[in-house]
Amino acid sequence: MSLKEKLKEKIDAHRPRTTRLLKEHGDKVIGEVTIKQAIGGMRGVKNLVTDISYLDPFEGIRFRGHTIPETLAALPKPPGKEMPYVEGHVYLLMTGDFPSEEDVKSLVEEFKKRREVPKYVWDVLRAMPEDTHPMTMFSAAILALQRESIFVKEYNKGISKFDMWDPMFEDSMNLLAKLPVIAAYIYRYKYKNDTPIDPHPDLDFGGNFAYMMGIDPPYDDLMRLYFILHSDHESGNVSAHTTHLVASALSDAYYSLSAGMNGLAGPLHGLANQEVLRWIQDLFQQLGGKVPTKEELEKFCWDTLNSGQVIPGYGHAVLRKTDPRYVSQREFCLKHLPDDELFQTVSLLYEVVPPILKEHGKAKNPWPNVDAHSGVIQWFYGVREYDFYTVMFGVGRAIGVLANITWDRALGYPIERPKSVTTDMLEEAAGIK
Ligand code: HAX
Repeated sequence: MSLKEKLKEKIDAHRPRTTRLLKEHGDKVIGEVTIKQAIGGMRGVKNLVTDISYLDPFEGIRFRGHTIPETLAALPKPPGKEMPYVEGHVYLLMTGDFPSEEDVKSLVEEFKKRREVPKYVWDVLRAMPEDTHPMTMFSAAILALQRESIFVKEYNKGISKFDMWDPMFEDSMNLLAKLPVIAAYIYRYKYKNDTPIDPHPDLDFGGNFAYMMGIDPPYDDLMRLYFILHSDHESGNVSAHTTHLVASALSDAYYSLSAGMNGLAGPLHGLANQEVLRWIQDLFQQLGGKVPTKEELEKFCWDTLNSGQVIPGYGHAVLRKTDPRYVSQREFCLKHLPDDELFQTVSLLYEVVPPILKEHGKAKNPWPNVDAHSGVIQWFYGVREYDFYTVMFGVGRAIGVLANITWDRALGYPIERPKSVTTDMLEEAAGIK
């Protein structure tokens, strides 16, 4: 019997034990955590501390205590633009304070100084097979940059625990400045016949990203909004938690962020934005390119559920209402692309999916999350290569998680090491062994 066959046998034998524990004893308390929480992905276990953002199940995300509309209203904007400087949001998440115009301007200049990407990173990307997923390229580029780590150099010299936040911050800022350049390079290299566009000397984070993608305004404003909305979602989501976990071993920002991005690349997390578009495109294809009616959409949703798949872009582990990040993107669409067919389909899905998920009776939250909306706007502005969408999510997410690990070092958070138990122990605790 091969190892794989042996393993399968073991798994098949073990599964009913887990199912029984969950079904019959899921609420049994073990220490301060239930069996359901221990087996079921630690839902609701309060064991992480962060001040960068907080997610209320009904109100949605607050960045440093501020809702999305409050944040967008209070951050300084580039002259004549609709959306704030991303750099200002970096300042807010790092410090907890809104920046002045002057603070933002100096940060914009600082990012420009830090954004040059060493040539060996492009060589790494170019050595990869053509069909490599852009998230793999993005993560590999971040990891390749690890040799630049200032934290490692300082650590090797011998640095006090209390000073470690400083090189962590330096690495985080260097990374943040380079990420839009790396992301746009991957896009132009992979999908636009290898025609990367150099950064523009006069443009800010969001404006420069749009410029390097080769897309005209108001795409720059969309991307300012997009990066801010995707920046942080407190600490328990996979990308934030992974980044924090890896950093807790005193791994530097490059190792930590690359690991976090690998988590973001999962279809239940950040990759859901690509899945939404793929799913809608499948539907359009089935209907010969025609915009679906409500009845056709309903049938398509049920077909998806009945085949054992999830409806991408709906549901959430914490949220119990429509994601305010969905609402902000919807408002952008209502202003800039109200007549777009894809947007109208996404709007129709908003009517159709929640009652179906309620009737289906499994998902605790039948409402849309951020990923239900982001793809449709990218598609409208010409970014139709939907496997690239999660890379843009990653650029945004880096803002929050890098602020978080800088603070981890600042507050001297220890290495993370929760305790595991065995299935035998759970059965004993449940009184069935
Ligand atoms: N469609 C169908 N079934 C769903 C569902 C959906 N959209 N959302 C949840 N469910 C199901 C779960 O699969 C689970 O089924 P089982 O009991 O058979 O395992 C059940 O409902 C209970 O799940 P839950 O407690 O409501 O949700 P979880 O906390 O376990 O999972 C997820 C949260 C976001 C992963 C889930 O809602 C999902 O898979 N959604 C679709 C994928 C998606 O949109 N992901 C992006 C989420 C936002 C994000 O992180 N972005 O990065």
